[in-house]
Amino acid sequence: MFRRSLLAAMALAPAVFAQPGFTQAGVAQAGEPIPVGAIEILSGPNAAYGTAIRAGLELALEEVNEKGVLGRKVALAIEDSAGNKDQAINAARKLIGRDKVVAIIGPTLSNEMFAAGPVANERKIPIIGTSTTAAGITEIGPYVFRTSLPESDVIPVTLARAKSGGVKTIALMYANDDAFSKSGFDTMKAAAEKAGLNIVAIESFDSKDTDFSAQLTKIKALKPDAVGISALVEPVSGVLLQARQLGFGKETLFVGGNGSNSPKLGEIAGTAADGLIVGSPWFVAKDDAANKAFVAKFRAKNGHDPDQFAAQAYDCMHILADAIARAGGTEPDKIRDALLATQYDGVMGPFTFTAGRDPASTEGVVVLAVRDGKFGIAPK
Ligand code: 1QQ
Repeated sequence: MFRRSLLAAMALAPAVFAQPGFTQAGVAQAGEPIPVGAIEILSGPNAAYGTAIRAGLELALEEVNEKGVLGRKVALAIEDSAGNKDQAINAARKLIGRDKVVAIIGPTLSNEMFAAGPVANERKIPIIGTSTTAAGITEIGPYVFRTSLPESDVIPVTLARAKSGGVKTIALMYANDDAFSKSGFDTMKAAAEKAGLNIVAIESFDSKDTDFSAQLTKIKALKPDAVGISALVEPVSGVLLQARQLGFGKETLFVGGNGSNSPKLGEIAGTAADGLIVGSPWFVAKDDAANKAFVAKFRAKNGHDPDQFAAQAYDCMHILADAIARAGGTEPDKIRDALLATQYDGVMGPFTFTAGRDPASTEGVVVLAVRDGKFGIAPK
């Protein structure tokens, strides 16, 4: 028995040591590329988010590797979670166990972060959401960060705009099977109450639903000034398309959350999305040098504009590379400490983390409105 296991170990040894050299979990050896992981939705109905994020990460990675980090390159391994919790968990395990990554960016959805975040946290590998906006994300544990503004910082700004535009009554709709959608709804409800809006109806659905006519018919009869929708982009688009069929017109203001911040909204819903307002920490035409350079480079590389998710991911890759450089080594604990001390000027604006690993600054939220299926700054 002993002999056999010894032989087996000897047979394994060359393979193990031929790998880019790692001596212990998460510690990459000098000279080799620094392994970093990402978990994003690259397939399925929510792939638009993850492919935008991947494009942002890859552009930043090119820039990072032009200069190098600690005299080395960064190697990014991106795993597809397909928007699925189990796949996100497996991806985290694979990246940590097989690829020995020193940090993970992602996953795309809060729903996935609540599943995969604990895996990274338990293994003491920093994991940074770039698009996770539900309440409670960073409470998963001390290794969980996010660079995305939570909905609780954005929705009140959007609803204040609705109110100043004359909205007094609002109906709320949300998907009840997704952590972001549910949390965004809780935030919308609290913010509407705080703003003194009268909530006339609350209706829920499943993210996979395609028929929202029962909920919309009920809401239409109540004639609210606005309808708030907290859901991912496919169901939001479905709601808007059906609302138009049922006769909702310009008299009703549709208000979205972070799930609506994708060009996919216009692709699916077309002009049915026109008039919807949504808050975002970023806008493509944001007039500063860093953003202009980013947008120009992104267009040249990808042939289309970046969206908010690409911009957030671009900054996050730079924030992580900067933290690794300041850590002076690739030990995940040192990277975690360096992340906490981040002071980065990116395309989203000046960035630092709170002690609770959320974005410190909630400034710079802009309210966007859809027109001809495209986002523009909302008219005041
Ligand atoms: C979350 C979100 C989604 C809209 C990201 C794509 O904000 O899941 O938290």
